[in-house]
Amino acid sequence: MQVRIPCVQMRGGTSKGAYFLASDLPADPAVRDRVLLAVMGSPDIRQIDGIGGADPLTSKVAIVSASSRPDADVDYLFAQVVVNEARVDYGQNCGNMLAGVGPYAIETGMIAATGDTTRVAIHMVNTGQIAVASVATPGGHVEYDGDQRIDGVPGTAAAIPLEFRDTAGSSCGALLPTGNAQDVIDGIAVTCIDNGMPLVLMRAQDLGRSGYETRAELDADDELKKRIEAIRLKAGPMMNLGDVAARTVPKMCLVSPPTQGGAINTRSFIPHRCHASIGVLGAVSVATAVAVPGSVCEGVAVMPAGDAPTLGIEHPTGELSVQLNLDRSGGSVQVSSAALIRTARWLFDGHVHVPQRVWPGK
Ligand code: NQM
Repeated sequence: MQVRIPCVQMRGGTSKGAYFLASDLPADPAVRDRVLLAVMGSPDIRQIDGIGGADPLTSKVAIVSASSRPDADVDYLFAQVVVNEARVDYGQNCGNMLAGVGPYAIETGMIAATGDTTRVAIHMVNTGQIAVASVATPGGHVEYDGDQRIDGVPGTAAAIPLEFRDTAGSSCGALLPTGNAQDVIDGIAVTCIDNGMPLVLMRAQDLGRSGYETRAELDADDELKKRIEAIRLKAGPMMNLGDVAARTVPKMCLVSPPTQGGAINTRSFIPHRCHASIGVLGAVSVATAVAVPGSVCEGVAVMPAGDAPTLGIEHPTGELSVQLNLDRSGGSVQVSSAALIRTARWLFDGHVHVPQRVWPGK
């Protein structure tokens, strides 16, 4: 016997995953984790017995509920279902899955469409910040079609602008959790930063790489991955994240000079596999590091002028443009908000089935 759980599958930005109403899942977090592992088919490198796509970018879950906060419309809890381990991680946000939350909340009737564009204030439960998504809703219906292209996704779709505020120190307590713009770990200069995603930036050149390698080349580079993981394990406690051996943060990011007119070129590890493009809040954190004087981006990045610059963050399949709003009032540069554009698409709705021995159901 199996239990049927209402489920929607959506592409959110360059990720894809399962969207659930919190009330359709078990209330007990340990039982909920068992259910999510069964849904995705983890642990298994192929996720053959579940709906996960055998990649961290397609083994993701959004759990949505009415907001517990007066300043938000919905609560969004993100769950990263680890592909090859029996583990579900809640220690990070996902700005790509976030792009699907607004359409999901409107489609499921949690919030009403208001005019041609519906602004949805989303409380990102994992770290406690609010993001505002603007969803095209002509005639009161979510419009998925449009002419917005984002790198890493074929074709075009309706734009979903996302705005982030107060994301500095979301997981680490401070934008620069070590107190420094630059530290040295294992002889490598690093910048540890958290503007929505804890990230360790390193110059690719310092690790003997160009930074323009393909995802496949980097995923096959065991020597590099071993060095990066050693740095990550030391960076974790320095970033107030404690022992990160079994966590998906911090992410690791190689930086090198831009080649396509952007601000900087990246290859990010999330944290053990190379990202096909770059995470949304990962890109916000990289853009912020470019703006921080003394970071490892200095001498590598090209910082555009002005108080609201748009930074092209180049990645293996193109670039992601991040707009920063800078506040220079106190004699230093602060990033007061960040904005970028994603798209999303409703792919499937129905029920996902899990064995009753995993959960007997409501
Ligand atoms: O940084 C991958 C993704 C992400 C997270 C990861 C993300 C973000 O591309 O906000 O979107 O870093 O694990 O979906």
